Amino acid sequence: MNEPVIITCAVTGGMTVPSQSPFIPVTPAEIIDEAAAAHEAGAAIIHLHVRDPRTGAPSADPALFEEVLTGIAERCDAILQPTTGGGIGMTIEQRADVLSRFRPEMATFNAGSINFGLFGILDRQLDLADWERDYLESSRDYVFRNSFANLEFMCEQVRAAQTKPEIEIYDVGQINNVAHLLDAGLLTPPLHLQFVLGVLGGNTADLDQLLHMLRTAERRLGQGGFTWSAAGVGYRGEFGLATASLLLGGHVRVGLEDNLRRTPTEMAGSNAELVAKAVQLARLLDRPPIGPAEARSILGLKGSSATAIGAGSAT
Ligand code: KMH
Ligand code: ZN
Repeated sequence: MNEPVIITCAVTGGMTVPSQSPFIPVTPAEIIDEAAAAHEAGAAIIHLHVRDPRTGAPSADPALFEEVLTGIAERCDAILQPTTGGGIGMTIEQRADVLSRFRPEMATFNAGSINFGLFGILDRQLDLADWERDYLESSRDYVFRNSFANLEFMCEQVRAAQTKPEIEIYDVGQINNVAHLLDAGLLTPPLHLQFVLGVLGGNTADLDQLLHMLRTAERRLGQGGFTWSAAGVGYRGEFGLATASLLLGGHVRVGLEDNLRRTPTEMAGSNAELVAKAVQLARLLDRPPIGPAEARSILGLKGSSATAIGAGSAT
């Protein structure tokens, strides 16, 4: 088991609020710098959200995506993977907009509806802005909606954009949704799965949960019928699942979107710090991290020149 490993860095996200850490990149320039540094540290894929540069609130603004995607593409040849998950309150059309506008090589594809409870952050005695408090509290009555109609719409959008979906799976039952979409010819194999564990509303970030989801995917989607990665929420989740995934032959996702700590007691000062830790783990476990070119070959991606990033596409 010394297969190369693809490291993804999720640099800012839409689950956290800036008051949780001064190191969460907010403005386009901060996100671009963080992404370039994360790539330099060993991340082949950069998973991207954007935020209102004034407040730090999650945003779906195509102009912000244009600035961030173009800015990173000018700095490195990392595989750019914008979110279609967005943030609380965004419509499915807003979420999918990045696909038709930028025709990215990859984008996330959320495989089912779940509760997405972020309100626990309110118990952490943080000095929150009003919008942050409201945003976190709103998650108490929020369902991250991905109905079958939404999934069919998203399948059509990724197909039309010739984008490889990274299928985000939060709960083992969503694997059946994926099998249904595959059987219906709405998803094209080979699939790339991201087991996202530790969201309040989905499976917990534990080894037995990862194994259960992996074995279920092998049964329902065919052993070897997919590549996969694991993303854990929180410090223990992120590096516990990274270690497990490295041992099980999967790929790894780290970054401030999912975890703000470099150690149990120390905040991560940057995304690059988290990527560097993942690189160390990978090397210790004889899974050499690879760059974007090899990752494209493993994932069957179309290449950055086949995207509409940097083509003034947000006009
Ligand atoms: N923040 C992760 C828990 C997406 O952006 O589409 C979920 C995620 C999915 O990254
Ligand atoms: Zn995300």
